[in-house]
Amino acid sequence: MPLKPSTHFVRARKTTSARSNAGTVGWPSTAMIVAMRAGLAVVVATAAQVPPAAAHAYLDHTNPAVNSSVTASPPVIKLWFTGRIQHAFSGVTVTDHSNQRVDLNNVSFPTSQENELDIGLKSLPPGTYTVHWHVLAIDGHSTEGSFTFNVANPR
Ligand SMILES: [Cu+2]
Repeated sequence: MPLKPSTHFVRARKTTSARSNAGTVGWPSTAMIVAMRAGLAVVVATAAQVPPAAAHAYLDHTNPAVNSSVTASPPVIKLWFTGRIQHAFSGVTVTDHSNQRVDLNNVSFPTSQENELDIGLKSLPPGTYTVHWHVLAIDGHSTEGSFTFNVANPR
């Protein structure tokens, strides 16, 4: 199940007012008709610029998993998204409890998976780590978010 990002730059647009008003106006003036036509034209133009929501890229799953606890420092963390992403405008960082980078700043993109980002990690002592991600979907919409995972003492 896709995880909702903390922010999403896409804003839903109101597209129903022009149509719902059209049926209830008894004596539309020329000005109102012009306004309604202008409103409809704006609605059509707006709709043409807004791709289906399914094209947005949300975080789908990761390894190590979101909110998981592992008993050994993972050499890499892998993130998969719900859609194809533009790698040049997508990235990941990983920080520790004092907000210091613990990733190797080497985001890679497996060529066979256009929805995956990988990044190497330093050797992590036990603790909680935060993964910050931002991606640009192929539909031109940015999404970003963060999650944590825990490295526990070996048992
Ligand atoms: Cu989108």
